[in-house]
Amino acid sequence: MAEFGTDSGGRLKGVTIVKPIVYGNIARSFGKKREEDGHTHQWKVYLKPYFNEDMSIYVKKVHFKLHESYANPNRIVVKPPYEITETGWGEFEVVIKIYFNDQSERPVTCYHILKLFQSPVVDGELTSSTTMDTKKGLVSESYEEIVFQEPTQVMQHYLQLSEQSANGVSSHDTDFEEKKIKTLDNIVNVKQKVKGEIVSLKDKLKLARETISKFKVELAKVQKPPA
Ligand code: SLL
Repeated sequence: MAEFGTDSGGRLKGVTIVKPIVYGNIARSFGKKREEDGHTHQWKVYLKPYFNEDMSIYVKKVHFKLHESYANPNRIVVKPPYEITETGWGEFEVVIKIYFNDQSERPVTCYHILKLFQSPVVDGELTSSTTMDTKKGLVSESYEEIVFQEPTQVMQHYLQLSEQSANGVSSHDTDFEEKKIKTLDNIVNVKQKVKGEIVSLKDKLKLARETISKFKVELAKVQKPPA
């Protein structure tokens, strides 16, 4: 019992609760530059639960911090859907800060690069993924897990209530299951590659060492004082 009791701060010892989330943006091009302001895209940046649950049970508010070029870059959303729709011309980093209903739980911050343009596929890209959806346009999103380490009793209560409200996995624009498999594959491949490179470098090193000792022998012969 002692192990799972609460400490003086009312925190549940040995308890960890994980909440999977998805954050990112969708974007659609106007197909031209807008006369009045030079804007080229409409976009929406969002935070949502991975499982279809009511996040507002444990989330107090979500603070989206946009680029300073926006008139009021600090946007606060107090209830779902946690999202901001805007128009613009450029990509930038959006800071998404999640505040919890239990004030003693520290806010969690996520960083998302707002994508408007499809960039070439980068080999080994593991975090966010960009896809083109015929209906939605460009989608760039990431999977993350909020880990509540030894939450307070109040927080645990909220987190459980939220879980009870859950109703399977929501449909996401990104197939995270497929991505997981691909990511694992990628790690295995890269590991193999690194192994191979280590072997080849070791061989080269061995050869270099051998060459050095041969030269040393030759040098000693040449430098030997005449008898
Ligand atoms: C860039 N570093 O140069 C980035 C900044 C800023 C994008 C991009 C402003 C919209 C507005 C807008 O789209 N800012 O006028 O409100 O690419």
